[in-house]
Formats: sequence, structure tokens, C-alpha cells
Amino acid sequence: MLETKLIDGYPYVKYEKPVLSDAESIALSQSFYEKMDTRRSVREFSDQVVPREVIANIIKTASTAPSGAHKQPWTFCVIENPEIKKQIRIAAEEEEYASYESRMSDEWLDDLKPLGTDWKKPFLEIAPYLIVVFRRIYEFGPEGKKKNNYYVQESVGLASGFLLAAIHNAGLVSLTHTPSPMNFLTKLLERPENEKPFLLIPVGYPAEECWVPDLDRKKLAEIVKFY
Ligand code: IYR
Repeated sequence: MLETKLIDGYPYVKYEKPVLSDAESIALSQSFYEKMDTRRSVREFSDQVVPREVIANIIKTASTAPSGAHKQPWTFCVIENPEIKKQIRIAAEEEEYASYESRMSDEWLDDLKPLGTDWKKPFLEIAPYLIVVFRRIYEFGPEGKKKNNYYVQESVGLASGFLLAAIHNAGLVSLTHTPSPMNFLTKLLERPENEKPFLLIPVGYPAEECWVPDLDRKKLAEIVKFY
């Protein structure tokens, strides 16, 4: 049983965690890094089914992320219905076509060339699941009064990071897809006005033959300054 008490009238539980040796800590941090370093954004998916329980677990993991005032300002919509996936693909491709053909700068298109992206998004129908992460900008309090959430962008970004890590940990792959603008998702999924689409994430297994760009990650010295 967890020890509990009131502090300033609010309930607290005792936080107890075994202290690891330096060696254990080094080994765990190294192996977690090595595992995460094998994560790649994938655009070629298999249509192989994934147990729904895995999807439930990865979303529960995402929802362990910290959030402003613990408001947990996120909704995860999971789409497995082929007809809805098709509608999402068609709507996303329509926006992406306009982006690639006229909205994105030449510099931007050049930067994307090594990634081989274009307006076509067949993976939105092939992947067994699409997870659409929504940020909840406010909640409806008593009598429908709007109550703003705090640091929504940061909170939902953190939860999405946890989600991607959980997907990877479960042996699945994903893509952080950002069709722009994304308001077609609000309409298609009939989301309320307090929710705004944040990311569209196909989830599944990689295609039997799957290629990803040969990218390097920045070295530690390039990304860290110790003081
Ligand atoms: N949203 C478009 C374009 C795109 C933009 C960036 I920045 C990327 O890293 C990848 C793609 C698309 O999804 O194709």
C-alpha cells in the first residue's frame, strides 16, 4: 500500500524508487539510447494487423507525459475503419498537393529532397491504424464555461514523443505526418471546437521491403553544452 498524507489539505503519495548504482544507471541509459537510436520514421507500411491492445497500451504510455497543471490536454483518435482512412488519405493528399505544387518554398522542397517525400500518401490507407493527436486548447467547465489549458503545445508535444517511443518499443513503426492545414481532420472525425489536430501518425509494421533515408544524427558535442 502506498503511503499517503495531506499537505496543505491536498492528497500526496510517497514517491519511492530504488536508487540504482552508477553502473546500473550507465548500463540502462546506454541500452535505452541504443534502442531509441534504431527508431526511424517510416513511409512504407505493411497492412499486417496489429492487436488493438498494443494501441491501447501505447496510448496509455503517451498519457503518462507531464502536462501543464496536469490538465492532460490531449485526445488520441484511433482510426482503423478503411473508409475513414480513405477519406483521410484523399483529404490529406488534396492539401499536400497544393502545398507541394504552390505553397512550399523552393528552399523547403530542396530540403525535403533527400527524404523522398511528395504529395502522395498511400500509407494513410495501408497502415492498420492512424492515430490523430488532438490538442485540447480549453475544457468546458460547469455551465459550459471555457477553462483554458496551459502550455498545450508543450504538453501535447511531450505526449507525442512518449507515444513515438512506445510505438518503437512495441516493435512497430510510425511517421509523424503533418499535412497542412489539418482542419479536415476536425471535420472528418467530428471533433469538438476545443480540439485542434496536432499530428497524424500512421502506425503498423514496416513493409516487407522498406527503405529509409541514410541519415546521421548530430553528435553529442554538436547538441550539448555542459556548464
Ligand atoms: N507535410 C509535408 C511536407 C513535409 C514537411 C517536412 I518539415 C517534413 O520533414 C516532411 C514532409 C509531408 O508530409 O509530405
